[in-house]
Amino acid sequence: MKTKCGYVTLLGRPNSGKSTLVNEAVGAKISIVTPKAQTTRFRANGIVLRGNTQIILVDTPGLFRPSRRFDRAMVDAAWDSVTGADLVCLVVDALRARTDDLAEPIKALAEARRPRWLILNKIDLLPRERLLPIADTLVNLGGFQEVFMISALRRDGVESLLDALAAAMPVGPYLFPPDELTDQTDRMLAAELVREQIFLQMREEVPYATSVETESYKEWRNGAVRVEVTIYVARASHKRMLLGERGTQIKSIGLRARLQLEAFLERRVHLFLNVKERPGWDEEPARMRALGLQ
Ligand SMILES: Nc1nc2c(ncn2[C@@H]2O[C@H](COP(=O)(O)OP(=O)(O)OP(=O)(O)O)[C@@H](O)[C@H]2O)c(=O)[nH]1
Ligand SMILES: [Mg+2]
Repeated sequence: MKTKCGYVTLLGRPNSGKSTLVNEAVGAKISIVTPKAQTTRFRANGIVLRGNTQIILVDTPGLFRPSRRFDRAMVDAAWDSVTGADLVCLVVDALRARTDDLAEPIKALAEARRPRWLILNKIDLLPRERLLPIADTLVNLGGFQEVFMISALRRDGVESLLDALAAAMPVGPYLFPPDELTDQTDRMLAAELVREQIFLQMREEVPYATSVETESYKEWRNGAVRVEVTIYVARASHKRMLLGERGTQIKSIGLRARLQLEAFLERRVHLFLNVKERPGWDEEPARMRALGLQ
């Protein structure tokens, strides 16, 4: 059988719904999603098999103006995923689409000279008649070859998008085993699920002032998994907030993350969290390397 396979990079502003779309397309949670911007920190592949075609969806960190070294590495990782992509999809939050905000990434994308499509997401949030003018403006600006209007959250339009993506993939052998859903390892996912809870449960700057790494991941003979995760924080005050009174906060983070991880792995998980104060982690090359950002 003749197979087709290609890379589709999803690019966009933070919070536009890239990770939600990848999860819906794959049919499993391979990338964490939160209402906060800058949730995704490194690229991750979501792999979809459709007929004789393997679509490798590349989820990327949102594009924003970086200040810290760590943030710059995130944005660079997103742009790096454009090189080598067979197709790039710009994912736009239709409710918040503003030309002045999107002009810069659209221009940079045009300069990358890859085939590019526009995905207007979150169409459940606004009336249909408002969508067409937005699409028109962005297409004029960016010369997109195709436009899709979807609600990733409600799966509205996702099937037709996947059909079109499959049709656009080049002929070639599968680059991943046919039953694989992601290139993320279980250890990476463990750290990500902890970080997701920090984003969901902590306020203000704390989520942005933390980095999460899996220190050890061991499978026991009885099938259970023992995972040790370290949360790096920049300041003592962040550590206090993360621990909460008598450790209630960190317990709640650990509990929810563990339940998620158990659901994904379909086995019992013993999750241990350590919080380490480490001023300047966001400028440390070692922390970025740990996440594959450098
Ligand atoms: N109403 C609505 N909300 C959506 C839709 N898609 C995503 N969201 C929500 O938008 C928020 C951000 O979604 P993410 O998938 O994390 O967005 P992202 O583009 O990956 O964000 P970053 O990782 O920060 O770049 C979450 O609260 C999602 O539930 C949609 O189609 N409709
Ligand atoms: Mg994301």
